[in-house]
Amino acid sequence: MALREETEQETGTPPPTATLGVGMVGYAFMGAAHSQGWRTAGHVFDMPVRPVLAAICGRDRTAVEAAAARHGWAAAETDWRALIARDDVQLVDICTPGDSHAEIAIAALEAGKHVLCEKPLANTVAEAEAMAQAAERAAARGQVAIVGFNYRKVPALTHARAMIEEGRLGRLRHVRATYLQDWLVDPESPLTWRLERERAGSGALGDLGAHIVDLAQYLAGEPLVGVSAVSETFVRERPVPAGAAAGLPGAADGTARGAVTVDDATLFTGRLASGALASFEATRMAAGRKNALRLEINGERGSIAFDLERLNELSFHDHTEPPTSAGFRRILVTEPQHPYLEAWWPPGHGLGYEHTFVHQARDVVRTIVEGRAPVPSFADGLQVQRVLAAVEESAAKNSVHTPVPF
Ligand code: SOE
Repeated sequence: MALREETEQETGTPPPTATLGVGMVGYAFMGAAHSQGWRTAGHVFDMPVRPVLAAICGRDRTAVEAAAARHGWAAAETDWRALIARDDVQLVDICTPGDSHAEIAIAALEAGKHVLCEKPLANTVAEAEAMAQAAERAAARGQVAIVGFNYRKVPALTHARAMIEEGRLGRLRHVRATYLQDWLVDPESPLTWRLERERAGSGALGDLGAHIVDLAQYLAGEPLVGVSAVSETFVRERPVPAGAAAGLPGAADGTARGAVTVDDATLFTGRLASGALASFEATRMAAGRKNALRLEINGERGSIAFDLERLNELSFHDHTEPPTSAGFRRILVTEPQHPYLEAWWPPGHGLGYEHTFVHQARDVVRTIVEGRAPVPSFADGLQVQRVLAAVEESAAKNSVHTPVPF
């Protein structure tokens, strides 16, 4: 859809400035992270248009108004349909649990808006298919639909992709990916929406596994063609938070418990299209590991390793060097020649988690303005969803090889 052009005649403020009105649904963790991205991108990067935080939406009026004030949104809505209908919203950013992604994204695309949707794209393959189809129809009208795999925007990982594309690793043999957190180790940790299959789709698999599946395929430049999985829910009942316990036994004295309906941990192996082998581990039960997303890729000519807890660094081993001096060395990915870094701090000053959302906002705006193909697209999100479904199918069969359909 067309961007809004504020002219002198319209606003009285020279010179003409194009803006992109953003409307965001959801205001919790991801909402806060995306707000930061939209707020900051235009201040750091030279952008062809300026993102404007037009309106934020959530069901609870008091809470959403507080979020609007805190994160810098001009208006608050309590109905996402009203948000989509606003004339000052040209892009809808979906930061809600997975059970509402499809409905909101499809409605927004059909209303002529661009869409950025948090990962995983949906809770089921059928929903993701409908979203990818809606995105394709919208693309013909010039709209953009992007899925929020924000870790692609870590400069070290964008750079790793470029090195692999250049052939620095040669033919790939292995992708090893783990994403480890520990916030569910405590069995008294409450039963939030992330532990309900109906709301979240799956547990560690969709929450964390989606990221490493996407990164593995993005870095390798090829899809997984088959997987073999095991999965476990170690703690099967958890305390229901007071607000949600009404009507349940124990609601009155705060001892109500409910069933965990998703995986705490899922491990799987896979085969990439080229024949390279991959292994994945997604868990929220790894005591001591807070946000440990680690990747290692081995090829015929060398290897690359990355650890999100040291996200300004990339380890690289060039296997073509003489064995007497070859070995992993640390590349500090903070030079202005590295992806995204030209706009940030002098070399060595480093970036963090939140910058991925700033980079994401910049890329979404540029994709829209420059008419580029969206990346990662809803089709990419659908493909990840198919991998997740194959993993679940395999895990249900106790680790039987299951092909990923195309
Ligand atoms: C929670 O486990 C979570 O916030 C994920 O949902 C995010 O996608 C990940 O980036 C960090 O961990």
